[in-house]
Amino acid sequence: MIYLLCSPFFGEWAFFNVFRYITFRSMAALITALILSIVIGPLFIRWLRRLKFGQPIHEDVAAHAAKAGTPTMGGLLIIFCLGVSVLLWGDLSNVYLWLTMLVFLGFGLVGFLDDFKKIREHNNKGISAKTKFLAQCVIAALAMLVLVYEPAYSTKLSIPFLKDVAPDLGWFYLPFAVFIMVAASNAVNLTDGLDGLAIGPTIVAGGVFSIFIYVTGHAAFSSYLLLPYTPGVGEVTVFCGALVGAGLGFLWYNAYPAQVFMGDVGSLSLGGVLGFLAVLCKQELLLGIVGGLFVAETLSVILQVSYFRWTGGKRIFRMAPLHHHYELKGVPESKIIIRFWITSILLGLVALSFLKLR
Ligand code: 57M
Repeated sequence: MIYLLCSPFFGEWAFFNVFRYITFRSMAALITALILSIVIGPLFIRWLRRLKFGQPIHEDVAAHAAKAGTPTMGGLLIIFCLGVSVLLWGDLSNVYLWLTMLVFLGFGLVGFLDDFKKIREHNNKGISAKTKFLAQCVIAALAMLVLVYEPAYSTKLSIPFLKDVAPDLGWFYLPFAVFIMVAASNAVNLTDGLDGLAIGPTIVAGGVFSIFIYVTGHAAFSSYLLLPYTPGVGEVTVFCGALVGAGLGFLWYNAYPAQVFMGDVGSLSLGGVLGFLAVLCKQELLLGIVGGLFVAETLSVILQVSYFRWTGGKRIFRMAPLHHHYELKGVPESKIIIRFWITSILLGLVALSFLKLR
């Protein structure tokens, strides 16, 4: 909004030019979302408590009994602060920015309905897995239908490390991108089982993608780094800034011992939008490295469930997802969380090194 309000003065008064720069507005979006969430966080948590939006807790991991009643749906705080910040600092005439918001809010709505049903019925069931999956696919497909019609957007798939190989997937790109978004959304959801465990790697991924998105929207940088160039995509860096800020602000209250959980409204929206960011900057495969921790948690579930079925009841891990395995081995929760964060920072740095390695 500030961008559009200031645009008549660009070039007239040097002072206003600063609002033109994506880098400045992204930083401003980060700081706005961070401060806003820290300031309104306590009011918001009190409001959730008053509405009795407390998380039903499973009894199979004893250490979690003490978490009973912790308010959930903290993802609404992330959505609100991020939304306000993007509206303030983004160029609201940019189609990529709106598409990113559509994916974020759409996946968030699915998560909200799931959380709401769990809370209303006082159990952990929520909406059926099938309905949730279908709704996620519809939202992702809608966003992709608009995206593939954008003349500047390409359906080519870039392969990390290889600069000359980029197969054009054509219409097959659409289901492929839908798969990326839905898989990322569910992977973040599976990871969200310890205080700060999902938001930490999400912040790292948001930071890494802010760089890839900025470069993808910059003709000179993308040509120098041999990355695909999509004019206009750079504006989504403002969203990434707000994502990092709102994520840090949420972590302020979700850090161990958590005062609030993000709920499905948070995990599904954040995961879905990370998938979309990867698709936007044409780094779909690199998401597997940036979000390697989410991949590891998901793989642990796939392996555990397959092995369990195949052997008629035997397990590879003490419990899946992976974080439960370490919990049951007696590793303190805060140690698991910090080690998982360190791993995700390492993976983020590896992914950044791909900027030049090709
Ligand atoms: C949701 N939700 C957390 C909170 C959060 C297929 C199977 C592996 C599915 C999996 C599952 O249901 N995963 C998705 C995980 C829950 O957190 C809520 O849910 C939101 C995210 N969707 O925001 O609202 C609990 O996690 C803890 N928590 C924290 N801090 C946080 O910041 O401590 C969450 C956020 C909260 C709180 O205790 O209540 C969850 O874990 O339920 N299922 C599982 O993960 C289950 N695993 C399992 O059954 N494994 C079997 C299978 C695969 C064969 C096995 O290995 O033998 C475990 N879930 C739990 N206890 N809670 C089983 C043990």
